[in-house]
Amino acid sequence: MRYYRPESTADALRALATSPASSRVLVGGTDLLVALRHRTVVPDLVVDIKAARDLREPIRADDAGVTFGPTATMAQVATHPVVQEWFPALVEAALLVGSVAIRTRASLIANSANGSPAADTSPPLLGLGAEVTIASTEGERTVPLRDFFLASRRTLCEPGELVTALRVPRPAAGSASAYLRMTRRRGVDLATCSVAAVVEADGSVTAGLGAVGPTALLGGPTGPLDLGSAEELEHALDTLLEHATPIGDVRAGRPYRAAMLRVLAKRAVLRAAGRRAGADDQGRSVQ
Ligand SMILES: Cc1cc2nc3c(=O)[nH]c(=O)nc-3n(C[C@@H](O)[C@@H](O)[C@H](O)COP(=O)(O)OP(=O)(O)OC[C@H]3O[C@@H](n4cnc5c(N)ncnc54)[C@H](O)[C@@H]3O)c2cc1C
Repeated sequence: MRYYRPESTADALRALATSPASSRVLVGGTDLLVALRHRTVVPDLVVDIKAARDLREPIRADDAGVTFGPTATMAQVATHPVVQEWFPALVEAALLVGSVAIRTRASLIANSANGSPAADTSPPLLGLGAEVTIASTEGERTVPLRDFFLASRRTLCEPGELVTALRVPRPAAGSASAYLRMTRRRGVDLATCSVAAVVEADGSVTAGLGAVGPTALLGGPTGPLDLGSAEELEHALDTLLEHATPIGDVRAGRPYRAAMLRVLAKRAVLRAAGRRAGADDQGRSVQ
């Protein structure tokens, strides 16, 4: 296996193009090194992009949104002031990934690019309307993240391509988000199911769902709602969860996962709605 550490994205793309079917991008290595060790992936070439000069600014915020580069780590995401202000659900998800040590290495883009349906940051990114830019020596394309996930461990990013940016638009005024996940135990564990709820000013809700289908999924939008009405909230949950197909596995049986998904979705929607109304997470007014 060859290892190459290019000094620019262009060099990385040229290297990936030399053996597209058998090359892998390396950032933090928290997924890739495990796969290499287990020999579930046996590439001819590993391209480590951490030293690329043009990737030295991992997170860039402007009036219209935030652009994350391929080297942005979970720790950088969770501590960025604009991300904290605009995307609380993404901060909550990033802070749940692994441990402090993992979060200083694990990159945001690779969490989605790895294609796990249980990746913690995919649900908030879906709910918040993220787009990814995929590049190769042939050029680049930008697609909504909701079209990026094809199947478990399969995305639109083909061998030889590189996700060069992930862009999240600034949330609309009066909207709010929240992320919750369920695990078998506290500490380092993957989600049994997870929900990121995004509530707009008119009460309409979108939800990113994790670990309840072959890919992370987008549910909604529901259309305007009175979330103070128990009946409307239950109806919203039906809409948000209609495409979820929870399975039974080592983490939970199918009926339990389906039941917990609904509980989690309700809590996430109410937490986001509370934030929108200026309440803290215990429902107390903070205005
Ligand atoms: C102990 C431990 C605990 C963990 N806990 C959690 C958890 O709680 N929640 C969770 O969601 N995840 C968890 N993870 C997984 C999480 O760390 C990874 O998904 C991480 O975000 C991937 O980032 P990375 O930089 O390490 O990727 P890498 O391992 O470097 O790459 C992962 C894959 O993505 C590809 N890739 C990377 N970057 C790009 C790019 N820019 N373009 C195209 N392809 C790319 C690589 O080729 C590789 O196939 C855990 C991992 C470990 C080891």
